Amino acid sequence: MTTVLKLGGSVVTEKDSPETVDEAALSRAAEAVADFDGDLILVHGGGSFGHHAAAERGVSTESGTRSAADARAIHDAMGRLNAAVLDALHEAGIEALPVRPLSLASRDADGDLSLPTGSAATMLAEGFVPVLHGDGVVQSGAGVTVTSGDDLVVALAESGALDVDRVGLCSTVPGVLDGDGDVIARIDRFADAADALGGSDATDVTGGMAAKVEKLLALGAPAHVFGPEGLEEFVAGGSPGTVVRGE
Ligand code: IP8
Repeated sequence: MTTVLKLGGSVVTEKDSPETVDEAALSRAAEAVADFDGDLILVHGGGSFGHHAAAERGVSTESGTRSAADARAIHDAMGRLNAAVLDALHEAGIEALPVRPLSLASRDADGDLSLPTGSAATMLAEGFVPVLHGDGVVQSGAGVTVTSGDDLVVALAESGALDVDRVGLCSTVPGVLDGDGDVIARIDRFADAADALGGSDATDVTGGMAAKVEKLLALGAPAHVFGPEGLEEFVAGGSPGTVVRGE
C-alpha cells in the first residue's frame, strides 16, 4: 500500500513573488512528512516557480509551446523548486529522489496523461521516497503543455502497480470550503460542492479547487484535502480537512 501526498506550490513557495521558496513552511512540512511510516510518494506543485515561468511564456494545460527554450525555462524553474524541496526533505532525514515528468511522461491528443511508474515503484522498493512535480510535458499535436501535480497524483493513484490506497492534497486552505467559509467534511459528488468552488486567487495556470475536486472524485482511493495545519494528522493516518471520494 502506498500513500501519495501532494504539497501544493502555495504551501512551499511565496506564490505571488516569482521564484521565492517559503523556507519556514517548507521545512515545517518536511519535518512533518519525516514522521510518515510506510511507502510514500511525494508530488509538489509549481507555486511561484512553474506558474510564473509558464504564464510568462503563454503556456498552460491547454496551450502548448514548440519552443524548446520555453519548455526548458518552465522545466528548469521547476527543477530549482524541486532541488529546494529535496534539500529540505534530506535535511529532515528523508531519502528522497527526484522523478521529473518532462523526461518520463506524455499526453495524447485528448490530453490523457501517460506516466510510467516503474522508476517510482523501484525507488519505493529500495527504500527511497520519489518526489514528482508539476512540469511541462510533451503532448501529441500541441508541443509541450503544462501538467499539473494534481494530474500526476491522479495518474499515480490509478496505477495498479503502485497500489495507492490514500491520497493527500495539502494546500493553503484547511479543506474544501462552503459558501460560509466552513470546511465541507465529505464530498461524494461534484454537485455537492460545485456552488462553493471558485478559482485560485494567485497566478495558477492549471485551475483552482474545482479542477482538483473533479479529478479526485475520479479516483479509487479516498483523497484528503487539507491545509498545512492538517499535515501531521494526515501523516499519522488521520482524516484532516475534506475527504473526497467518488461513488
Ligand atoms: O501547481 C503546475 O503544477 P501545479 C506546474 O500542481 C507548472 O498545478 C509547470 C506550472
